[in-house]
Amino acid sequence: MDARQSEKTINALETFRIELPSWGFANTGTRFGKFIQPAAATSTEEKFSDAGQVHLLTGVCPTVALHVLWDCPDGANSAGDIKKYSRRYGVLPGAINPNLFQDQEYKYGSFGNPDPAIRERALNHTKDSIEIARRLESRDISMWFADGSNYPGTANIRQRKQWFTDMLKECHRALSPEQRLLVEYKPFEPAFYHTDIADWGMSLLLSRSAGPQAKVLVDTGHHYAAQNIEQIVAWLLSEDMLGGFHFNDRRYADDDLTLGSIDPYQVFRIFHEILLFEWESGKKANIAYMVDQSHNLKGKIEEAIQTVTMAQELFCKAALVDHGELATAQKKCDLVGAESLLQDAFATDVRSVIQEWRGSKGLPKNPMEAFRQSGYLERITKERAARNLQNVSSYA
Ligand code: RM4
Ligand code: MN
Ligand code: MN
Repeated sequence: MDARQSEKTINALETFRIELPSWGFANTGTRFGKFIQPAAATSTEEKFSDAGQVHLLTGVCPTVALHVLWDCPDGANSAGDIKKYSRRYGVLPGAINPNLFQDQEYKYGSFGNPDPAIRERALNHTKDSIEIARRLESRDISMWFADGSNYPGTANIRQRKQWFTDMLKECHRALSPEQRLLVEYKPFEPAFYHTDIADWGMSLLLSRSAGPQAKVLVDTGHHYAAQNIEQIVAWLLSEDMLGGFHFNDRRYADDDLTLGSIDPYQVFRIFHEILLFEWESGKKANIAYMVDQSHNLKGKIEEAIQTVTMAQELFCKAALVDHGELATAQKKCDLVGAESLLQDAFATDVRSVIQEWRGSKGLPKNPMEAFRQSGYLERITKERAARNLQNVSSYA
């Protein structure tokens, strides 16, 4: 790597931050069962402790996303405890995720439920979540809906669209000026005939009508297999409607596999579209990079470190694309030349520069190694093993 490339890599490292999900540290599973990890976090405090450990070793995960039902058992009154954990473990609360899918009431939907009392309950829960975010000084309220139907003819799709439109507007009215409402889409699961917010277009329309502080959230696992996600990203950027990401990888569906484990080039291409937009527009895209993964086989903290370092590497590689040269190649229709600029950047090994950067920040050069030597895992395994055996925190 030459001096210019190292400089670009260092500049990319200075700006790149990624948020970890609290639910990634708790015991989770599949529809078929859970394999309990003795070291998994059993409380909100332990999730902060684990997230704090990842931030301590990588330096790039200063925030942790919270799920209201799982992390804020006393609603807005949990804010005091959360602030305490945040101070104690050195990570700030990040996006607040209302939970509109787990309670029995939501069997037939939340914002799309035919029963007005349940819609009201879902709205109140969202308003409470906005209040929690306000108290925690969290900017983003992240909305994911399990709403949909399983059989043709069983739901009035247009009526439900109207309910979503009206209710998201109402949520938007509850926001403080600095807050944002992120609207996530997903084409399938848990509903398998129709999902109320199935794709980015639906999310875009709903966000637009909700108000200027509502933006689209792209979860990389929430697409059909052949979909061109970076094109969606480019379109949302050009519409000023991209709010953030839930990063994960997938082979088949919403697999929530480790970022970059299946298709690292796709993540690279997504970052490339963002950095190209920033170069052309001369402004920083206002995007929340978040991870939405939970692993029941890999060690949770190791997996988080693996994800974060992979994201960092792919972001740096994307930062190596020479945008000026790319523009020239595109103008001349030099297809091989243009494509090679991306391929060469992707093939560049950025790891040694990342290690140097870590060293310059007083961070361990190899965070995974440092974690394995820290004794943290042995300590929490001892502390939590008994609790984990009887007390399985739920997710799936
Ligand atoms: C969904 C979606 C949401 C996440 C839930 C648990 O598939 O990705 O973001 O909160 O899972
Ligand atoms: Mn998600
Ligand atoms: Mn998902």
